Amino acid sequence: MKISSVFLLVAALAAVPVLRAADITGVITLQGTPPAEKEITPLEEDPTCGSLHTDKPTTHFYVVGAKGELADVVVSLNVTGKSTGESAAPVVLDQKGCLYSPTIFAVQTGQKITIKNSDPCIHNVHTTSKAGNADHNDAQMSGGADLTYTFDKPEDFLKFQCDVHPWMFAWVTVVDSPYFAVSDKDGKFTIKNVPPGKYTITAVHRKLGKQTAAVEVKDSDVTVSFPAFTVK
Ligand SMILES: [Cu+2]
Repeated sequence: MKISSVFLLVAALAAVPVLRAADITGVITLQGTPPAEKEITPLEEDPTCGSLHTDKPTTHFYVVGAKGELADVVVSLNVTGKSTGESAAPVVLDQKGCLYSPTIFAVQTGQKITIKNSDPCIHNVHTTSKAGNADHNDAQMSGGADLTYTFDKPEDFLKFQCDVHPWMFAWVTVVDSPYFAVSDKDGKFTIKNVPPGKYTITAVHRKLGKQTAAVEVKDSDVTVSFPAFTVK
């Protein structure tokens, strides 16, 4: 290729505006010492459920790393009406060891939640909405067919509980767009493929409350810094 051709090609490419979706990442932290988790004594004392655990089962309200890395924080953008939930892969909620796994998760509006029973006993899955989503209440035998739930309205921490085992809880946040993530055990989150624009980003922990920040996506990945959550 002649130099003049190369120049024309480079010039042509430079003239094409590239607006690519970018990822928003960050690390959520906690300052201070959270209350100690509680041992789930009724689970231990239940003949069937207790036998499924070798360690003492506890609550996991505050999942915090050695340097304050905070898990189970739901991070989302102020975008609604953009759900791709109907075509998104289902999210699995398992019942194992007479506990829900995960206990904190998030889905899009209309996205399927597949509920499994991996235990040798019956569970009764009971959801309670505070935002007008349909409530569910279904017994599920050991080895029974999976249940499939969807929720149509955005909601923070919609409650799942088991009516057979009163210590079993999980909470799902329903988001009306694909732009959310839940922080992992390293406190990290990544919201993928965000179109360019200015957003408000919100981080919510079920026990520790909410923080917001402004974020602008241009043509490259963005890191957001939230102040540390603090123990109240
Ligand atoms: Cu149960």
